[in-house]
Amino acid sequence: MRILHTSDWHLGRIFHGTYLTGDQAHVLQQFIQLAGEARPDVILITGDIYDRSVPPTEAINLLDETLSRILMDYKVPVILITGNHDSPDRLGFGARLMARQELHLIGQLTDRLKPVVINDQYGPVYFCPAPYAEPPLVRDRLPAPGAVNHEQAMLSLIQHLSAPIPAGARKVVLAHAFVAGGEESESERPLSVGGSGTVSASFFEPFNYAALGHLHQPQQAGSEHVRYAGSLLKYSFSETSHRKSVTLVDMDGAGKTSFETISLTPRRDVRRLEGYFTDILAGPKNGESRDDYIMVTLLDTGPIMDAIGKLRQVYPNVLHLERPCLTAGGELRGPGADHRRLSDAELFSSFFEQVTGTPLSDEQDKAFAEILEQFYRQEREVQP
Ligand SMILES: [Mn+2]
Repeated sequence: MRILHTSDWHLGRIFHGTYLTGDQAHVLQQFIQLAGEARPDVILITGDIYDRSVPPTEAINLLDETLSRILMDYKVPVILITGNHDSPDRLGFGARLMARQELHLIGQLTDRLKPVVINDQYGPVYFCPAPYAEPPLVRDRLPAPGAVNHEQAMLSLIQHLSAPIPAGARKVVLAHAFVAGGEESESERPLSVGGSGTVSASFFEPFNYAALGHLHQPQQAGSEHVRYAGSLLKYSFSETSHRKSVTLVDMDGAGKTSFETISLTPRRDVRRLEGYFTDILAGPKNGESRDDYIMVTLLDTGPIMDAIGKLRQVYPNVLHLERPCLTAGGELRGPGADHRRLSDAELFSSFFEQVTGTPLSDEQDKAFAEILEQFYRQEREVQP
């Protein structure tokens, strides 16, 4: 069984004011080609297909084009689960019809959730799709009264999905979750504002392969067969050193797996430049592209007129400029700090402190976390 695992496409993403749809189309073109050449038996997409619950039409068209070509040109079945950025109801439109065409869209959580079975010459492999779901939803829909946090909710989901699988059968799990100990980037939205939101890697151990989504850096979580494919592109300037890739998994008849990560080449890289204004204006060195998405950190202390305008004459896609020498103490909180690096909760607590002169109490902090979580849930249009 050959499995191609990819995740966190975030179609429709806006990066520092720039739509990335063209860049996403560029790498998805390579992905389609890979699907044609590697001839996997199945493609797994583990959540955050779109960047938000109501994606722009360009993003919808891109997903339509990509999935249509994979399914119609190459006849490769696709199993896709929703992540915390997706709306399960919108993405789940027509899911029963499309399942007949081997496009398995799994978003809405119901007690009818069950493994998707795909056969190879050795027999069946059971694919257990666990879409992202907040604990209250798992409690209500599965139902699973013990699902009081993300850890218990994942355990309930996995137990439910595993129940129909015969002993000794080969099995794969798909999940959108934050496995404890995983390495975060700045472009993931936290799954839980108040608590940790993490789940234990041990839940995924019994599977022959665990295809994970949520963390944007490709990585294994504990064991070699428990893996994050990582995001399609670099979605923040904290990811400049990442090598984005998709994961090709080969499983034999006994369920033993081997792995290969395959890099996709972006149209523009995401890079950081640090130095003095005149040195940076000298332009790219050999082999570097001036069209990359660039964040510039200037070490100059004196005034510079229209620094970003001048930099853009050399690097047209400078998206962010930092001048740490002009920011008092380089402190991240308070006015003048880079708000893009703060979480919603941190932003609010900083705002509150600035306005009232006193920091948030623990009680206020907790109340705000609850409201924020409720807001995220509403954005995904899922109750309760
Ligand atoms: Mn994501």
